[in-house]
Amino acid sequence: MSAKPLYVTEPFLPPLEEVIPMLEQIWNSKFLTNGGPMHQQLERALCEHLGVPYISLFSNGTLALVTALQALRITGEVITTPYSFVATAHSLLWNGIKPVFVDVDPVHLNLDPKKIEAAITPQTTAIMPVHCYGNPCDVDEIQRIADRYNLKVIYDAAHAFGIQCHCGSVLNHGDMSILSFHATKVFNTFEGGAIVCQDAKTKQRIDHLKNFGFVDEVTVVAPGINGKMSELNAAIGLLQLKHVDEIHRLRGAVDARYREALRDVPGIECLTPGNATRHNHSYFPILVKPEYGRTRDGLYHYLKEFGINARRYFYPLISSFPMYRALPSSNPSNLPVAHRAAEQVLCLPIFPNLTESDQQRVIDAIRSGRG
Ligand code: T4K
Repeated sequence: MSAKPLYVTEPFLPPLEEVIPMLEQIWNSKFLTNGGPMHQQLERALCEHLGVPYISLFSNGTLALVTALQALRITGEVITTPYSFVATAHSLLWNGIKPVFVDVDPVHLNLDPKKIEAAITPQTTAIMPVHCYGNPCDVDEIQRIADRYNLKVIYDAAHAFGIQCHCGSVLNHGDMSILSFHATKVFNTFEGGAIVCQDAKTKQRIDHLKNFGFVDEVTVVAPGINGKMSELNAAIGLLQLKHVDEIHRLRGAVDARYREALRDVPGIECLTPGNATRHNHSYFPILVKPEYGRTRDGLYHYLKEFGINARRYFYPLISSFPMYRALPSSNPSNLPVAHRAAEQVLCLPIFPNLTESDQQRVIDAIRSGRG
């Protein structure tokens, strides 16, 4: 089939005529990195846009996760979800921390608060949930548990840019929230990420840690890493920000069309939107149930025949990868809901410039694929 390939996402790019003047500013300033003017401007602009008090930019979300754990001096065991991108758990291993996987809830596929307490041991120091697909976790219940056991909460909010919940930005829950600005994300700086925190002293510690631990020219206070965002990436971020409301609107329209068009397809269930008061429509996950007559993998391969590259986010489960498989909490009997989701979920193409006719190709292929 020679149809134009369609990917799960296509990055939004600001118009080139907006990029050139930004490049000229960088060329003129000769500040390319290390907290230059674009970097500072983007931190301020993001605090305002997202409604958060402090943000530290990073070169990617993974280094932000690794650094957040260091900034909070997390050790021992951390309770987390197996249903995520592998970077979530990798950030724990990079810090010598043991991940303890807890199953997800069947509706939004986020860490199930009802199952957290049973996994707490004397070694547990923190909980690291993920707002999967941008659907907010049960932040209040997670905080209650954390308070009861004196645990830190670090949200992997890689999918949660711009998400608002009952009390404002979802990024203000927990001790820290981590964002990813990777090319495939709702808001991208090509590569990039950030930590949101709640006080100036913590931000200062994070900023030291992302710059080798330097406090000044001659003082190093910690074995920090190089996690800095360059001026080029920050400039792209500033330009994206001008378009982000339009991006949300266009994604929302794609989301609504899928929901309407797939409503009556037996065995296809669109994941229920979470209780956000503002969504970002970063992913469009469907569950392929037995009534569809073709398995999720069957549909995944069938769509490929039409040039449609849907993605099985998140399959395989993190707990199935070799470096996690032997952990007691990785036993599939401990994670039945996550295992079922990993077998049933397919993320369909969703991005601002997805045309109605290309989206119709996806819908028609799903309809025609019924076994
Ligand atoms: N925590 C969570 C919960 C995450 O989801 C992620 C990242 C992280 C932490 C870590 O944050 P970062 O360190 O990445 O900032 C992608 C992304 O690489 C990754 O950022 C993302 N999550 C994950 C869910 O998806 P892949 O391996 O699926 O990406 P890839 O290269 O296959 O791209 C998907 C499709 O997007 C391609 O088929 C085509 C299109 N694409 C991709 C790129 C890179 C483009 O059109 N242009 C591009 O430049 O991981």
